[in-house]
Amino acid sequence: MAAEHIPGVAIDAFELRRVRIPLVTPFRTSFGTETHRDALLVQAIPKGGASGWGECVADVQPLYSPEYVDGAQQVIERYLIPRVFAANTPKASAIAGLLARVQGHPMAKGALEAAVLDAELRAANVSFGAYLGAARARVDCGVSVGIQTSPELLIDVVAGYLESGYKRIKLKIEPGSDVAFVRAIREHFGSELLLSADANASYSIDNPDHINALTALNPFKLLMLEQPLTADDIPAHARLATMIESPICLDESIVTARSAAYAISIGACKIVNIKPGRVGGYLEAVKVHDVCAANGVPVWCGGMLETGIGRAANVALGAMPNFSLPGDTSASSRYFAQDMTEPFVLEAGTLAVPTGPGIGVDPLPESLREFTTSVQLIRR
Ligand code: SMG
Ligand code: MG
Repeated sequence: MAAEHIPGVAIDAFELRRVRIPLVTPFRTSFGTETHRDALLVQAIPKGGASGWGECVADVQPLYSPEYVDGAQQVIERYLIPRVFAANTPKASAIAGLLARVQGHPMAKGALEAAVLDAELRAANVSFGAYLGAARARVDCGVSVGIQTSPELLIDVVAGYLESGYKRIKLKIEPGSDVAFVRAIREHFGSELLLSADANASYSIDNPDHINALTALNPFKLLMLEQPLTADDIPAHARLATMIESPICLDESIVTARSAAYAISIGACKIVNIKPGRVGGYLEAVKVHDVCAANGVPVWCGGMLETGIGRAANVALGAMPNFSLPGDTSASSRYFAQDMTEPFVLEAGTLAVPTGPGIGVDPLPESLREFTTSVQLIRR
């Protein structure tokens, strides 16, 4: 369903709602440990009809990227919503253009665009999946496993996820917590396991110990090594690709379809992790998908510990044709005892693409009551 055929919807007000939900287990990455998901939900409220919802994936601290959730809320309120209101009834497909003069803040922009797009699709009675051109009704799911205190403990945690049916295991790594952990998992679970590692930019190409560790991963036949080096140095990833055997996947470095095309052209990555928030929204994510498809580079949908709101849209995105590897779109139970929406449930290692209008899910009243920490209403 092409964007041109979806009519715009007049948005009367935006609600910026903060929710804080406990994680079932702390999530440790190379940049810290999270125990809660503190999300900003954007609700686009039309004059009549159903509201649209978008989830901002900015974290509490600016560690994964420069954005952080308080800052995202402020930039949405002060600089983004006024531009949307000034344009009268812009279609979701026009929003990125309206916001382009505001530098950066892709996660804030993406959440606003998602909310407007959801309102439009609900009014047009079109599902996100149909709109994006979903090629399948269910998507394959992997799981991202936080850094554990020992390889033995990691084996137990991974065993639990494999029992649940996850089709790919991604290990978070950092210098000092890498080779022994990857070796333990490969040796324990065998060569058939789809296994990847995500460094979240924690290695340096100038540090011989780091390069030795990444080279020592060669025998473990990783499906991919995700974002080993700093986000702003795509050329260093191209150099690293000539030094190690693990195929490189880029996450933090890919911020637009343009950067994806560049990274691919210089041999910096063989795989791309697509996160809509990181690239400024679902419409840019589709462009990243298309650039990668045109170059024969497989993609998969990343995750930012989304609640059911963001997950619903991600699962629809992950059903596009070139999403040919299992994503970090895990089931609700991997994150939360109680999600913001009806839970996404893993069946045979897959999640169902929602089929209702828009993102196809709504926040549960009891979750809104229990998890909301603040609400800000911004009227036209
Ligand atoms: O949503 O399951 C999830 C998290 C997946 O590992 C994940 N995300 O770099 O890919 C990544 C990280 C970034 C988020 S850490 C809070
Ligand atoms: Mg990553």
